[in-house]
Amino acid sequence: MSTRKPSSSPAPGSVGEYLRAQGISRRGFLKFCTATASMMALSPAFVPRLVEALEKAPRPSVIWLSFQECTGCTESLTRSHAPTVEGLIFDAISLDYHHTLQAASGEAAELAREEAMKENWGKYVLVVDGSIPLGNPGFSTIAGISNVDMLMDTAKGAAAIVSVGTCAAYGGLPQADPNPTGAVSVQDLIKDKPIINVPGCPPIPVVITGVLAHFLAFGLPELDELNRPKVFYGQNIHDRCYRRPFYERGQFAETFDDEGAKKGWCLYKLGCKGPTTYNACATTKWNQGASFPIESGHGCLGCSEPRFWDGGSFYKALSVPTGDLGQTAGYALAAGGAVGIAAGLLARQKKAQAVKDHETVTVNDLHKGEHS
Ligand code: FSX
Repeated sequence: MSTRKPSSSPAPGSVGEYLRAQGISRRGFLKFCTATASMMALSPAFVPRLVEALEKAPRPSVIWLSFQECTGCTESLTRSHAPTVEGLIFDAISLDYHHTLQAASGEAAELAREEAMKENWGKYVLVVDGSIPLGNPGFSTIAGISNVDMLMDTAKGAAAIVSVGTCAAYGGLPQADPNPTGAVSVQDLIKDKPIINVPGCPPIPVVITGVLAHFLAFGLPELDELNRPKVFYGQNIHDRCYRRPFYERGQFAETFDDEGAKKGWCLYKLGCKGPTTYNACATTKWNQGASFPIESGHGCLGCSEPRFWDGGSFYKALSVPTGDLGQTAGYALAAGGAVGIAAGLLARQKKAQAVKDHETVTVNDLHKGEHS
């Protein structure tokens, strides 16, 4: 355990000071840090480090751009209950510009963006939701500026970019065949900045804010091969699913209203994409941890994976023999695609390494927490 006690006075201008000024008590702040650490799957020994880091972290300037999307990502974040971990951390950032949430519009809004960029050059976090149309940049413009021009201009002075939602991370629904607008993702365009992908259609709100909290406290999180933070996307739904015992016993619902469905059996044969989907739904859940789609009787659609809209029918079973899934920690394979044994083995090895990496990071972090 750490012997270092967190300081009782947060640094001026810090996240900690801001939260105190908002009436968040010391006890409330510690509770918030404990909940955040638990959300990041960190041990309680990590909490003092988080408290100290957040008390010192300067409130970052955040510029949030929304392009081709359905506003589900912002809805996800703002529809959370209050006061919450996500509400607290959302308040603790200095959200200088957000197309959907800000009161200003037109030229005044653009002036706010330019000022925030100038004042915080090199330090602000750029959050993007939605994909960017290249086929005809005029398809989507804000104050007469095309999405691609606004993204490239705003990215120049950003410390890091967080792509919120599957549209910003991979192209998402707008990019689905036949991709009429020529939609691309943020990482297709920006190559010289750190990019954190927070996919999901929409993403889990506490995951959005958890990524921001991690960035504030410790900097960039460790990312997987799709630039997703391993702390939230390190395990697949199948491996954490509470219906897994039914899978292991070969008990599958065949229709949505048969006896198996009523008994809560595995939804694999009804098209659940849990085995190929990496996200925190099965552990973090939604709506204050109330439930998640599989718990409500519907299979996972795989919304945090690239091209999930085009990856095969939502209601068609994965073309992976059920026996092959039993002992795997999940496949990194395309939903609905033909899968060979060699590909399965390779994916298994890859996943095993990813899990190992994640454990190493956590253990190392705790180690630092104990001795720094
Ligand atoms: Fe896409 Fe988000 Fe799905 Fe919608 O901003 S990830 S369509 S929930 O709104 O971008």
